[in-house]
Amino acid sequence: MSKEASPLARFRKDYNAPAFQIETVDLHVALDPTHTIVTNVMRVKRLAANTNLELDGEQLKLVSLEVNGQLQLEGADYERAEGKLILRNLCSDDGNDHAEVKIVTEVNPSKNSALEGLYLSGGAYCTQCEAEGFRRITYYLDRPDVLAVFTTTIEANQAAFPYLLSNGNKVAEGICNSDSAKHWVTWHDPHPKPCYLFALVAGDFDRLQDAFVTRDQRRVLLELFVDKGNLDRAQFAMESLKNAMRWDEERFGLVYDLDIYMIVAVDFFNMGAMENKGLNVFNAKYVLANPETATDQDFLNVESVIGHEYFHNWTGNRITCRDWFQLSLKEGLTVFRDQEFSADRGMRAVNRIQDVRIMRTHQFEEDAGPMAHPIRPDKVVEMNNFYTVTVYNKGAEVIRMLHTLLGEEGFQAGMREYVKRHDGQAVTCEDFVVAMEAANDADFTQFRRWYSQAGTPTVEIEHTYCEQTQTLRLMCKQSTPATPGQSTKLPFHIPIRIEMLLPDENGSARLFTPAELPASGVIELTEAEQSFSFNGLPAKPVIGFFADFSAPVKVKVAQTLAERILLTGYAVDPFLRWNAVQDIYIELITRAISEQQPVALPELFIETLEQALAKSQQSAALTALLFQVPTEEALASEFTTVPFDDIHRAVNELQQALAEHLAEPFWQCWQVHFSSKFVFTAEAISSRMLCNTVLPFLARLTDHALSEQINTALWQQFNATNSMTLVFGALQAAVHQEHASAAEMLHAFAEKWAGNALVMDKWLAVQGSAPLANAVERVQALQQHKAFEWGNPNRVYALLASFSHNPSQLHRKDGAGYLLMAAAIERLNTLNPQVASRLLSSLLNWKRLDSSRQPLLKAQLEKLRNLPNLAPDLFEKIEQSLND
Ligand code: B3K
Ligand code: ZN
Repeated sequence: MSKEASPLARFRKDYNAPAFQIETVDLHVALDPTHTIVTNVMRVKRLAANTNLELDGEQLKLVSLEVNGQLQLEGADYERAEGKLILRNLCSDDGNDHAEVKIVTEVNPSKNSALEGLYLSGGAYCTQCEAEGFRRITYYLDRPDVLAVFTTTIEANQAAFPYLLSNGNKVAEGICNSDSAKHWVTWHDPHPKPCYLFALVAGDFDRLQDAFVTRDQRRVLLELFVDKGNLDRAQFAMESLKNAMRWDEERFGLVYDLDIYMIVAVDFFNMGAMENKGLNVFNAKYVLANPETATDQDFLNVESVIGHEYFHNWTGNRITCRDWFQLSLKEGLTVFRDQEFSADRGMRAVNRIQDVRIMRTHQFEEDAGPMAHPIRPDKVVEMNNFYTVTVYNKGAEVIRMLHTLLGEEGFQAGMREYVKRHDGQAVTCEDFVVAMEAANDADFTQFRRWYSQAGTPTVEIEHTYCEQTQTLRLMCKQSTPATPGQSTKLPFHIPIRIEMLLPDENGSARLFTPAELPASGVIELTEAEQSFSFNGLPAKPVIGFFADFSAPVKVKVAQTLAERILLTGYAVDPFLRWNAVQDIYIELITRAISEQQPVALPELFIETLEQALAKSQQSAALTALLFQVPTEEALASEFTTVPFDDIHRAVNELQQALAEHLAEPFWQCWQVHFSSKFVFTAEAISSRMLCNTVLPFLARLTDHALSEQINTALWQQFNATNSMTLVFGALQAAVHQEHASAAEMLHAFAEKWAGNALVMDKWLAVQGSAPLANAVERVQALQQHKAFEWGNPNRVYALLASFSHNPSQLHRKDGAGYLLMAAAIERLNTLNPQVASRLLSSLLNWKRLDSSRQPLLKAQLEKLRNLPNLAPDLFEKIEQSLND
């Protein structure tokens, strides 16, 4: 792309309030696959004197423009510039600051492969407007701080599109006068909203109906629309919606505000789902689930995404963002809320550990790369690039720290204050923090740095114990590496939740809380270096730091193996117990790499793991998590120059050693926990999780006394067809461990599920993520398979995003992995830039590669940079990466 054509960056500091308000919008949309006509009548109010009305618009064909009933002429009354329609002299002559603007445009939904704006998904029309897609439907002030009341009329052929849906309540419908085969429906949404929350859907669906009675006794109609024939997979989503509605009333005191709540599941969708007011549009993957087709994790994801979009009704829709730099205002908070919802549903500890794994695997990596940004970014070229693990997941961790510092009561008081002050407004992250402060008489001046500084802090802790004085001293140091555009960092306000354990003679330990440690266990690190003293400790304690992962930081603390093992057994907080084992794994792996020695498992550690397996019935899920060794991606963040081959070797050796040392107990565990009877309880989910965790270890034991039995078990699990969790677990174990049964299982699975694209995505993903030497060739070949489709994001993510998180093969020494990804990105650059951009993320950190890989990856990035028509999404990331 030439310099002149480079897309422009926008800066948070340049925010200006809108010069016009749009009070009402009346949309009339006459749907047609290639010539959809959108008539947009806006009542606008001028807020600042002598200003033009500059409307945003992209890929629109302007048919006509009228102001107060007068036809407008290009050149004389309005102009068109890059992405803008500029109306001059609006409300200038008559002293009246109101005007009615009527714009007719034409769009082509069937050509819209970017899936932004109005597009066709399968046979249905649907829209995606966040962040800036509404400008692809009509000319508008496409910014979140312009809130208008929408009335929408949709017109289409009645037989092909019996359902015509939009936001709010249905207020009228009829048959078109001009063509009796067509019908129309009008929707009115009484809540003023930004246009990114607008939605329109038209199609022929199966519909599941239900109702929810709010705590103030209002009856809300619930409707879920799915592709014909899919009703048998919709019930769980409906139950999840009702659970979410109840939970938000009980835990947050927030009640739904319309008479109807609709969810439509579509097959073509760039992300998970979208919280449009009263009409959520969902990727079918987060709606459709039954035990035969969906894994337990799929079910839990449905529950969490249904909850997430529902919770946005207050945190996002009723109170929205002033500008897109504030995205974490709604996303961080809503992720926190959906995490708490899932946790309250029953598996809190398991959920928390999984959330931490996401942070360590993906967010720490983003924070260490060229696209590192604060949770509230300062500079954006393409907004769609900022729907990131940083804005979402680190954003949620920041909200969680506020919760940790204030406690549930204080936090909820802050939430009530936030809603009281800002309901119906478009506000900033700052407004949220101010509300939290006001309700609690707190001072978060320093805490605000979490919003402005990027990068993952490291906290180093040393402790000394004096037997004579029975005193413990903790020395804490924090530091945060430079990130692009931020060379120096100020200290963060870091809550450290601590547990102190006093070991006794028989090897066990008890919790001890010295007087200086608050009952919450939280100490607050605010300086670059700070010490804390505790008295009255009868012996040297073993300390668990950052219980419940109380801050999104890396921790460096020297602990012996024995101390870590004690934490594994006796820490009260399940995260600490799990984390101690993770620390042991990391140490074993990094030591094996630095000493260039095979991974060696200490006897004491094997014993501990053996004991954990023996007690697996207490909590099968937590037992399972102990055996999930850190991902190769998470391990990468331990190194400045990432030794991909060494990491891969060491992880493999560690897994092999675990398999060999623990073969018997693994086998016992599988036998105890395997059941071909399907029930969906926390206990049964946990058992299946444990089966799927031990099975890959067992599948490694090809030359072992148990091999025969293991082979039978693999097939037995693969044939447990009433649970996709078990079937997929067996398939993954066989494929990833190159078990003799792999090819046959892959074949059988594909035969059975050829007609179900969402299930076939699993088949693609298990191959894309296989850490095997032929992964590149396999992924290449699968691009020709009939289950794969470039135009559908789910298919692309299943195969290629899986591959992009398969570090040993992505970073193959000959550069074949880079070539494969770059070719895919090039293809998607014009087809669907958002999807292309997501795939690019794991290719940006070339600086952390060794000297033989660096030029191979850079060459691919440079090749992409020179593409004609390079999408802004890709331009931004590639520039940032190459200029880093
Ligand atoms: N708000 C949407 C994400 C929109 C992404 C735009 N590229 C889903 C969510 O976070 O709930
Ligand atoms: Zn969201």
